[in-house]
Amino acid sequence: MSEQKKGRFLTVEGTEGVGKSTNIEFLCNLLRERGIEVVLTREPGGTPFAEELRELLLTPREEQISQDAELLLMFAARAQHIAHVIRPALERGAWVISDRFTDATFAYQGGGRGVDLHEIEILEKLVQKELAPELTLLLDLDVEVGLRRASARSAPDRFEQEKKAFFERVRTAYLQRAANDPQRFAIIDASQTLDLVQQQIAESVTRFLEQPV
Ligand code: Z5A
Repeated sequence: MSEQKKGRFLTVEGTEGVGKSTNIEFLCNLLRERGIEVVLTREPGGTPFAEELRELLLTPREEQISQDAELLLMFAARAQHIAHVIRPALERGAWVISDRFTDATFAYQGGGRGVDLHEIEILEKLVQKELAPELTLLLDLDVEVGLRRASARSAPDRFEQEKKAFFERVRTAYLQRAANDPQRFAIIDASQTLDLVQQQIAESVTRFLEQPV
């Protein structure tokens, strides 16, 4: 019987301006150099429909968006993303690298907005079934430094308009999740120079590749 090819699912997370976009390309190239087929994607988004939901979620507007509406739209986009991008790629043996996934919901909607974590867990189970990332690189950085980096780059979206205290709660929630699941998470010190950040990423990925599947 021929051996079943197995795709792997990796995610990159962190608060604003930690350098996810900057470093995710580096990560993809690292894997492609090893002959791995990589699908680079992001959340919210990743398919045309989910990208439309992203636009709805990120555009600043006068109308207050309820916490439940925001939470459900995040999972609606995720359901579409999983069905049309993530599962098909994993099934053909490709590696999927997602710029944010459900840890972001626990951090932003849970930590930041104060949504009950149990409600998020229920939606996680409903939408993902058994699907979960195997390695999550958490780029960790002082919130103020990240916000400075992000604001130098573009006008603030609906989330970036939040106050510093919101992002402090988001960062704490991420670090808590990493502490609860040290096998899956690698915490990357994103305050260092780009070279040193990428060195940490390379080390984490090498360790991951050396683990038995
Ligand atoms: N969200 C949510 O609430 N719930 C969910 O479930 C999900 C998402 C999935 C969109 O995410 C928003 O959706 C997000 C959370 C929410 N909140 N916001 N806003 P996003 O990932 O698209 O947006 P983002 O977090 O704002 O990402 P970003 O602004 O693109 O940041 P980044 O990718 O981490 O940073 P970057 O663009 O790579 O770097 C920022 C700048 O810093 C740039 O000029 C770099 O050149 C510079 N940089 C990067 N690394 C370094 C180092 N090491 N030294 C110095 N300068 C550096």
